[in-house]
Amino acid sequence: MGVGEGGWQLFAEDGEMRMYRREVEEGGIVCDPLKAVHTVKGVTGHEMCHYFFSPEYRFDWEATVENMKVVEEISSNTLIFHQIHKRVWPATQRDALFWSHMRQVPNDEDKDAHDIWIVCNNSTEHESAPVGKCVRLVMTVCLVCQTFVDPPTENKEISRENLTCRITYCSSINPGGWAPASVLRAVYKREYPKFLKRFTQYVKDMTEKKPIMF
Ligand code: 6CM
Repeated sequence: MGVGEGGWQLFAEDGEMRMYRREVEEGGIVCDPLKAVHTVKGVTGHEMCHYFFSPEYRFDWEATVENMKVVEEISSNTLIFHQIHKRVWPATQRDALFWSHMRQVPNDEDKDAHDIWIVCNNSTEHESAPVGKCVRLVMTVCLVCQTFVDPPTENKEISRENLTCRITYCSSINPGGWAPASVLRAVYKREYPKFLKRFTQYVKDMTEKKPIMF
């Protein structure tokens, strides 16, 4: 759904970053879908997705996580994660169990542009991580990244100055049980912009001196 239709409200804006949400409640529980767009110079979509997907970097940029474990490696690009999120007063602590899949998808709309890279995180079940003391949240998150390359000047190789990455981040989280609407919305309003700014800066810093990963 484009953000120009269907009740999307712009709730955060910073430079190239725009964040929209729709106010949706299911049985009195806030499940507001979120959509964010951002443009970042100097990185590729593959690099963005690599750092978002790989467990070894998770604690470097993810401020809502207290504990994280890979409960199953299905393949090199599909993992099952169990995460315990930091408790938000006055609600019970939440955890999440989800498969995470990263892949390159063809760009049918623009054959001359680079392929699109995506990571999709989607709630699932697993015998080694049953519901325990935490309330289990249910979510679908998708990070979609497209790389644009400005042609370098004659006889010059493509450098990071020639790269632009267009990011779309969509998320839909059901907190899984009672959570005060005003607190939840305040947490999202604070945490989503913080996440996207921190994560994209992290990828810029990590890749700055590395060869480009297309
Ligand atoms: O997409 C993001 N992170 C991924 C890797 O961790 C993954 C995780 C998504 C779950 C995010 C849940 C955050 C909310 C936890 C607190 C719930 C409190 C409920 C009670 C409040 C009264 O896809 C970045 C996620 C950024 C989230 C702000």
